[in-house]
Amino acid sequence: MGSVWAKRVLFVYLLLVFILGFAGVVYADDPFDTFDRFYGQVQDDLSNPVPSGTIEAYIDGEKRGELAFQNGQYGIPVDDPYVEKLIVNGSALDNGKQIQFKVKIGGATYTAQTNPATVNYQGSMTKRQVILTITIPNTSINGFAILEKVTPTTPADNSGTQVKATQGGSEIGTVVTGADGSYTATGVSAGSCALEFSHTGGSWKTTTKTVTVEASGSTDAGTVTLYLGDMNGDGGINILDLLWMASKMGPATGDAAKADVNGDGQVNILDLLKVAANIGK
Ligand SMILES: [Ca+2]
Ligand SMILES: [Ca+2]
Repeated sequence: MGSVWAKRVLFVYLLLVFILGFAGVVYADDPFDTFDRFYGQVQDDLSNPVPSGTIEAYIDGEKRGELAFQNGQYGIPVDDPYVEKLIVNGSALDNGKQIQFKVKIGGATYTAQTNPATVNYQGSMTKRQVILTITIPNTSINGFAILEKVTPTTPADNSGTQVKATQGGSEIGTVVTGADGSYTATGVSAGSCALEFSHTGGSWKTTTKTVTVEASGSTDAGTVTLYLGDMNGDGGINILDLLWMASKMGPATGDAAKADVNGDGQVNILDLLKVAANIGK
């Protein structure tokens, strides 16, 4: 048995040597032995920074490099060696050829206009600035985020809830609700979009909703309610929140004010009952 096992190990070992050796040969034949480096801005056609996504660079329709970006810029600060630049690989055969840039946000890919208008491959490794501008179609999500009331009259309105839209792992943007709880999230593209609703300064539970954005126009996301009772801000309403409230029984002063979810100035059994009714919501 032992020798069979040893032969298997030897076989796998030789196989690995062969595969790695072959890969080494392929690597040695890699036609890309030069590169260009880029940094700059990513903006929409109104010059607003694009929050996040991935830049792809192409020569002759072949992808030669890609880089994720944040807050409308890539490779910046330019002199920081720890900040990755957009590397575009090529060879002497590519010198003078135009590089095309695309920007991927979520599931959507946009062809970018560049500044300078034409970017040609040099293989010089010199860092060059290229501003990328993309036109994001006029699609949006609209809906309402309503705050559960502490008293029948407070909060007086539903403003100030942050609505964060994410597609394909990229944050598209965050908008804030108006007094009637309404919001419009722009810059989204057709397909699945995750919305996260959060409201600071109380115990309203952060809530999420996934909507499918239509290819054009505005998609109605309906109404979402943010419930009271997430005292520790962990995204759930459960026994831990009730225990914390129980420890704050008495006058609703200082950080105990948050536990007074019916706004009568005292933390007592009525508040616990109100939050208990929200468990699982
Ligand atoms: Ca909680
Ligand atoms: Ca109370």
